[in-house]
Amino acid sequence: MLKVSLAAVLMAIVGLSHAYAQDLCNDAHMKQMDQMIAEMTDAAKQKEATAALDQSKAAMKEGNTAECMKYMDDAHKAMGL
Ligand SMILES: [Cu+2]
Repeated sequence: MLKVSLAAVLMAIVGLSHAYAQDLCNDAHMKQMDQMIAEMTDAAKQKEATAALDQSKAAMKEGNTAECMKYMDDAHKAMGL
């Protein structure tokens, strides 16, 4: 159990670092983003982050990493990151 939560914390740190930008357009990080957005308390910002993440996911499906990162960045900003 402790191992699992430690791994989650490490993933969050890696996931939020822009130095690892190219590693953010994947299902694991999208799942993490969904979770983090679900925990947001500002409804307006949450809506903004969700919309940006949806576009990011769509770009990821098309294999467009540049677009994916652009919208991911928007989502991060809406999340206050
Ligand atoms: Cu992200």
